[in-house]
Amino acid sequence: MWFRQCLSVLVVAWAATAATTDRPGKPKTFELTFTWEKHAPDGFKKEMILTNGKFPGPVLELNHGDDVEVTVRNKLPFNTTVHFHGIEMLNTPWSDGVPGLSQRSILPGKSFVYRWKATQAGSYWYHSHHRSQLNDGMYGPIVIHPKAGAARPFAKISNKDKVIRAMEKAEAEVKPLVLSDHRHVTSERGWDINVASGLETPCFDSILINGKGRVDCWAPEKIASLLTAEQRLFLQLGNGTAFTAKGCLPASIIAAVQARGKVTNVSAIPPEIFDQCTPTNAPREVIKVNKKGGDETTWVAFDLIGTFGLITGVFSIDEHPMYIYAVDGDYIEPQQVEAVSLTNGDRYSVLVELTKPGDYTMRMVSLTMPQMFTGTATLSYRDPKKPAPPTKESVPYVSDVGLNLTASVRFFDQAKMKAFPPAPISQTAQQTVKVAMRVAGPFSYNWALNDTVYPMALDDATPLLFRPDPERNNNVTITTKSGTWVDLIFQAVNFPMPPHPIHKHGNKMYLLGQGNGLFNWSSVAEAAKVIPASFNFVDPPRRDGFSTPAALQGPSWMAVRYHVNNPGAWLLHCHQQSHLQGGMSMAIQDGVDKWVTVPKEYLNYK
Ligand SMILES: *[C@@H]1O[C@H](CO)[C@@H](O)[C@H](O)[C@H]1NC(C)=O
Ligand SMILES: *[C@@H]1O[C@H](CO)[C@@H](O)[C@H](O)[C@H]1NC(C)=O
Ligand SMILES: *[C@@H]1O[C@H](CO)[C@@H](O)[C@H](O)[C@H]1NC(C)=O
Ligand SMILES: *[C@@H]1O[C@H](CO)[C@@H](O)[C@H](O)[C@H]1NC(C)=O
Ligand SMILES: *[C@@H]1O[C@H](CO)[C@@H](O)[C@H](O)[C@H]1NC(C)=O
Ligand SMILES: *[C@@H]1O[C@H](CO)[C@@H](O)[C@H](O)[C@H]1NC(C)=O
Ligand SMILES: *[C@@H]1O[C@H](CO)[C@@H](O)[C@H](O)[C@H]1NC(C)=O
Ligand SMILES: [Cu+2]
Repeated sequence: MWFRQCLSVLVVAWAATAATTDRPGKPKTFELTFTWEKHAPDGFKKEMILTNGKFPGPVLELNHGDDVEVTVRNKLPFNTTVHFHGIEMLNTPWSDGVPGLSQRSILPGKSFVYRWKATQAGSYWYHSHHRSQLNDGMYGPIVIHPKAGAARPFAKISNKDKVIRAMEKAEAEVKPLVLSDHRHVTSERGWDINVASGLETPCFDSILINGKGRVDCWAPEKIASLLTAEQRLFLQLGNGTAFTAKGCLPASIIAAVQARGKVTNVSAIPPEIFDQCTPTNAPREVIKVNKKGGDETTWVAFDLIGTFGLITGVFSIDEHPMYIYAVDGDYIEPQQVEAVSLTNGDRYSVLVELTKPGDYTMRMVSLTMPQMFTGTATLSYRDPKKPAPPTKESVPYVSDVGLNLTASVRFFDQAKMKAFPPAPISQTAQQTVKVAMRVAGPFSYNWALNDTVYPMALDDATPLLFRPDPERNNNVTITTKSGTWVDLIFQAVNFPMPPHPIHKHGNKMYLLGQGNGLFNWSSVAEAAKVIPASFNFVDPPRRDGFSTPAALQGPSWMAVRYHVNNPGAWLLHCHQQSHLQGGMSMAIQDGVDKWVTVPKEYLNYK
């Protein structure tokens, strides 16, 4: 009797679930178990986060339209959450992974099930959204294969059917390249050093490709000879003479320039953070590609993923131009380039033609002002029908600080990026929010949007999604109405200020314009009457993150527009981990008039 009852309940429950999904069939399930272990990606053993025993985490491979279920097991000694970067979480805002906004933290020893639908195709990734835990190595790629019949932009690269088919095949087997910056101190220790010194400490140890790399220590002469104009300017502003042995702007200059007028204590920074460089000799990543024999050309596709916690850098493959065919998961009109710069969270999907068997260096070069360093891997392919080519050094397109080495080197140009097919944009916006960006509070490591440091205590508050509050005015909560278009205008108000890679959860934004000076107007429409050339209302770039322009000697601004078509509580924030932890976030209650009830299992989660 007991058994029968139980069984019938189960059957009813199953039927209810099946009836509410629009595609019958099981979700794709994944388990991600996070552990805190010693690991040496660049040859230096340190404690970091492994995912299913690995770093970086495994690829979540999906098809467009799949229902997805990711069970996270937190075996870490601290709280965590997982965010699926760029995934819109349509109708499942509770699976977005932001503590205090969309869920409660996953405590040590606990599990959490993220359920969502792959409503987009392309390149995405997942990472921790707790403090700066991303810097401890908690990230991995997501590949969502487009539908067979989806329009692809490959006919814009070649009009030969055979070549288009080769490109489609390469896309179906796309290889993620996880590009990251790596630090020997844990994220918690790194933050403690910021607090003790009153400074940001933007100096890392290595650049990794697919979790492999090494610490390279350059000769002082090399470092001195490669200083860029911006780096010289900073040295000059702080009366300094040289970058450190790690290729970093000295902490004393950061104290004199960035933290001018603030409380600092440079001697609270251990020497290994900025000054001491100890080289390692760990193995680098080798990407082996099978090339079909004979004259038939072969193509390979990579999803470049900028999982950086700090740097912006330039990626290139020696002697191999790349066709960039998708950006942040969406197809674009392909651009043929030799180099592309990536910042925190960026994805570029690229096709490379394998025309001359051999070994070629893939370079990830820091472009970030406070540190010069590089990471490399090897792209290796052979023609099985021909003798192995002689080994020789490949010829780089870019220097070790990301500059073109010849006049013919083309960089990806975001301003010229066109959606494929075109993505329509509204010519007007119903709401404008001005967001001032500044260093705020007594310490230079605290950053603010709308002049206000996002309180970290909100991480442990009842998630905003569970208790909408359209009247909330704490200076860091934006509320919008469903169906409207919203303009966000970012203004750098103190300088020198670095670019901020601003990421919005929930949906993609259009970059309307940017420029130097103060944005004195009350709306984009007003500004466009005075400076029309600064705006693109026809076919602006569309992505889930945009970097604000650097404000070196005066203010700068950036205007983005988005459509409120995805109700939920979303974070808007700088993706640099120290800025995120330093308070550079706002909460957005998008389409709060259309919020749906959060399922009980999420509401009651402990
Ligand atoms: C740099 O030196 C000049 C001239 O001695 C001095 O006026 C200025 O305050 C110094 N700047 C810093 C940041 O120490
Ligand atoms: C600066 O840091 C050093 C090293 O941690 C410490 O000994 C010293 O007391 C600190 N000075 C101040 C003024 O806090
Ligand atoms: C780099 O490219 C720029 C713009 O095309 C060009 O003016 C410059 O000469 C190039 N640098 C080198 C070293 O060729
Ligand atoms: C972990 O999360 C819980 C619930 O939000 C919170 O009460 C606790 O303070 C957090 N622990 C840490 C160390 O942040
Ligand atoms: C909001 O900003 C105003 C003006 O900067 C400030 O006076 C106020 O304290 C801020 N409120 C909060 C909750 O931070
Ligand atoms: C931004 O801060 C100002 C106070 O400086 C406040 O009046 C305004 O409401 C804030 N904006 C948001 C969206 O919270
Ligand atoms: C904005 O206003 C300030 C002060 O009112 C003025 O100095 C500046 O020139 C204006 N900037 C622009 C771009 O109009
Ligand atoms: Cu930032």
